[in-house]
Amino acid sequence: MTRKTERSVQELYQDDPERADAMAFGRRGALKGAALAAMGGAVGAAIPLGGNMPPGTLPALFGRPAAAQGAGGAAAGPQMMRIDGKVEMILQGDRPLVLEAPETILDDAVTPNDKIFVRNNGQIPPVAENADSWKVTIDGEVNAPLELSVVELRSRFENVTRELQMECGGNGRAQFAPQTRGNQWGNGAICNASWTGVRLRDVLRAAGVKDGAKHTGHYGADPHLSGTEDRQAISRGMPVEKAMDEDTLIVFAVNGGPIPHINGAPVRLLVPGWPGSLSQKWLTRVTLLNEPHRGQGMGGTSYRVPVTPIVPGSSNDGASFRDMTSMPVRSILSSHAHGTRLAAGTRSLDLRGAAWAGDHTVRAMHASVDFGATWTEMQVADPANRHAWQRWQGRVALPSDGYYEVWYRATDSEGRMQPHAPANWNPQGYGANAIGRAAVLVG
Ligand SMILES: Nc1nc2c(c(=O)[nH]1)N[C@H]1C(S)=C(S)[C@@H](COP(=O)(O)O)O[C@H]1N2
Ligand SMILES: [Mo]
Repeated sequence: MTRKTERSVQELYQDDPERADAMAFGRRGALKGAALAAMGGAVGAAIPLGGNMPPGTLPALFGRPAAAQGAGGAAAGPQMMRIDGKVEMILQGDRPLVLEAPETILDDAVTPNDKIFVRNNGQIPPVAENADSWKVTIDGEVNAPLELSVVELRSRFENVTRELQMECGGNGRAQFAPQTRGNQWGNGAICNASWTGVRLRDVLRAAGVKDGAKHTGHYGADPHLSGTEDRQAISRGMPVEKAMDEDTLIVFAVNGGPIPHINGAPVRLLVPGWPGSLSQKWLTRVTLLNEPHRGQGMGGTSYRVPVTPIVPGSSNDGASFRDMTSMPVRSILSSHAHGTRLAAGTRSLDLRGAAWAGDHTVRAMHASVDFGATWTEMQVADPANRHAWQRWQGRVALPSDGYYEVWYRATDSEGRMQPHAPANWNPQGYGANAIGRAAVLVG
């Protein structure tokens, strides 16, 4: 290879994939002969179906080293961390503490407590001494403000239990090029636990929502990172219509027991299908407003995406952006980790995972092991209830030993598919939902 390619194959590919292909592998179009062998050498195996790789496609093992590889330097996998009450997860940040679930630990239909991801924006508040007397205030544009203890919430309103997705608005952010600021999430800022609580709408109706009330504002007990008392760690809000959705809950239990402290005990909001930041943890107050809330994490480029696509990498104040609402269609592969090595002679793979699409459902799921030339339809189960994710499974055939990539792609009920590359680049990296790619080495 030339000196220029030593700079970083990844950088080259980001700047100009076609040119990078031509420089690195002397090709335009599909990989052939020596070029394919060169690329295969770099991933440590032959790429039997590499001739199908579209120009500009970098083997997934280059772009995203597998955790399993573990060796130091550029090939090192993500940094892992284990905290009390959680399995080992990907450490996205330690101040504030942010932990991502690797896709393979999300193999349960209902996500257990120790596999629920962690996204903090501020400090972790102290554990409540008496959880039952923790109070939630409902005020603002209501006829009769309420202050309800957890015991009152539980006893005054109908208790409901639902399987609900909770997904960070920035899930998938690592896909964006140029890179955007924020946690470089893979696809693991998602959980689908069984939450128990009361409908926010029942509580709001008890307070009497005034006609002019159009938005909510949410507050939690976690101090701002700086410790400054008048600053919120995060304080977001949503249109009243979403607050009135039957699946928008104030929850006090998960998977039949108390909520883990790190996930917002004793009470939090659970606003399924929309950015997780709306699901205020350690909930203290919901206020009703005539106008959009102006809290921390509102306005500008926060949880907002361009209405008309902007030039990737350009700066923008977000004035003409819109607030993110329903999250886009996405899928995970939970049966095989990226970088999995399989015994020589393995000729089929039984795949499984989950898929979801914000307020919508998943209509179809496909997998490809020939770089997207052909797709095999997977079976998709119905959701346990509205706003629950859907499990999928199916089998793909492998013609020989070598380097393969499992590409997996969901299609939502509106006919929208996960794209080949993330669309609608935005400064804070929301909504990246490109087709999943997991490298598999046979033999
Ligand atoms: N009080 C409070 N609520 C919060 C946050 C926070 O930092 N503080 N983070 C939000 C974000 S950005 C997400 S994605 C979810 C994550 O919830 P989890 O940590 O239980 O996974 O909580 C939301 N609610
Ligand atoms: Mo988030």
